[in-house]
Amino acid sequence: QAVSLIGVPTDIGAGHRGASMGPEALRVANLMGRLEARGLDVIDRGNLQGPVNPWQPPQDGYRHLPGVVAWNRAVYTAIYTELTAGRLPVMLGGDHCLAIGSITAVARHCREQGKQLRVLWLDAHADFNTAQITPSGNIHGMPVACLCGMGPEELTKLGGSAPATAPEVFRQIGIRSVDEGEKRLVREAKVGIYDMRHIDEVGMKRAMEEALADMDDNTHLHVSFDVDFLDPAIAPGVGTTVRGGPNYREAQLCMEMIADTGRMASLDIVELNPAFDKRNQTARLAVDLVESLFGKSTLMR
Ligand code: DIR
Ligand code: MN
Ligand code: MN
Ligand code: MN
Repeated sequence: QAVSLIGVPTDIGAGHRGASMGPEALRVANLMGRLEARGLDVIDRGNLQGPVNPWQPPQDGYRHLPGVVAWNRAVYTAIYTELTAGRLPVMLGGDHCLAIGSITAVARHCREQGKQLRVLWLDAHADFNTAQITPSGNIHGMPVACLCGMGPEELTKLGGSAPATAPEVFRQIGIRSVDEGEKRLVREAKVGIYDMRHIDEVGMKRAMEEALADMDDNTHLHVSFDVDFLDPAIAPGVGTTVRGGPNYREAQLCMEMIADTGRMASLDIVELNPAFDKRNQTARLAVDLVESLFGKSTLMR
């Protein structure tokens, strides 16, 4: 398996500074070495470039829309190039607005290859806000809505036409913070949400069986891993912690069950914020979990 790491050092869509340091923190935690040790052919493509974060208040419901568009254009092209070359792209964010570019590229690749797309969205948040309902204007709270065609044209039509994809392809795991207007929107759109209440009731095993059901050889599985998915007790290095997330064992099981499908074909690792971390522990945890995503297990390899 050929894997390409693509750093996207920006916090342009976030409400806190520091996710721009995420790619380097993952490199320092030896992401590349750990994947190579799994027998993968890994290339680090280095970092994409884009505008600096101007750190301005929202305009018409969006903070930094032009900058978010510029970064996402670069992401879209880079991810599409890797997929076309038959490589598995791992986007090292950067904040979660960048999933608009990566998943728009993945959706195009799936259309061209006649593949069925499934997106696992591991997050504390539903990221389904729009300019009308956002409490913050931060576009990292809007990528799922944008991918479903709800958002500014510059982002919804990144791949040429909108929508890039549809609510039915998403399975959101670990959700525990949904904003007031966002609640109605995710219900109406029928996004598949496996929230923490559901995980508490049926356990991570059953929740993941449900989220991974109905996939086959023709499924392209994209994993969008917002590090704030994890409980803040184990993962303090994110800008927006929400208590009550998956613990270490639950997170490992989640990743192992994804690996067992053998279908993961692209990955985002986003919202890691070294400014909130201590001794890079959250980056090291993310790397541990990504090893499991790529099939590391206790008794096999
Ligand atoms: C909040 C925070 N829902 C917002 N969102 C995210 O501002 O839209 N934090 N994604 O990571
Ligand atoms: Mn492919
Ligand atoms: Mn997110
Ligand atoms: Mn989040």
